[in-house]
Amino acid sequence: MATRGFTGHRPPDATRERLPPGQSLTTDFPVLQIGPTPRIDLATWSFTLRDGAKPIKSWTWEAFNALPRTQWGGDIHCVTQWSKFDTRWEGVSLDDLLADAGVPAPTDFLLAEGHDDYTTNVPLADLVGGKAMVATHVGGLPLTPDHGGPARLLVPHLYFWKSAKWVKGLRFTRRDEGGFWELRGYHMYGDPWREQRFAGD
Ligand SMILES: Nc1nc2c(c(=O)[nH]1)N[C@H]1C(S)=C(S)[C@@H](COP(=O)(O)O)O[C@H]1N2
Ligand SMILES: [Mo]
Repeated sequence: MATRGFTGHRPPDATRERLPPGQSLTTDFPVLQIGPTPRIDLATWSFTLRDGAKPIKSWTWEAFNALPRTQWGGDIHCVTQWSKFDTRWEGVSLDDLLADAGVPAPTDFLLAEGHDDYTTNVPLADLVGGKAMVATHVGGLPLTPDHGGPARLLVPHLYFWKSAKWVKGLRFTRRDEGGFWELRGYHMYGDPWREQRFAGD
């Protein structure tokens, strides 16, 4: 009996099950950002946790790298419809960062801030419980500047625009405040499995 080969663009079942609705698989790693890649000097790098305008704690590159390390492997999904399977990341979990800050979370909402003035909002519940990290490595190598090096947020269960590159801090906000893309029509939460691309999805 003849077996029909895969024809056309219909991916095999195992791939389709791992692809959220409307996504296609890519094997490369596209670069997406609102402006030029900032150059960041590790000697002056810092990561600051704030409650509104008020700093809670800052870490230098050295202090940040002394925190416990976390690894995560899995799939990432960009709102521009590419997904990439089996990515491997390493960094510091938000659980470990918040524990090191030593204060209870003052609110349930945060805005991540990049060195390019990019911002994006993520609820506290989506950053803790092992769900997110400040990543320094992907695929076993330090993050290149184009992919957010030296450190970026990684929130892999949400669309990738939530994973702020060149992250310089996280700020607790009183209410869920939209960031750069959320204020321009993108979804406030961005769950790829519910296809929450735009406000109202
Ligand atoms: N600081 C910053 N972070 C950012 C962006 C940006 O413009 N600035 N773009 C976001 C978007 S829309 C996507 S899809 C991912 C892309 O990450 P990559 O370039 O590593 O694939 O970064 C996100 N994080
Ligand atoms: Mo994106």
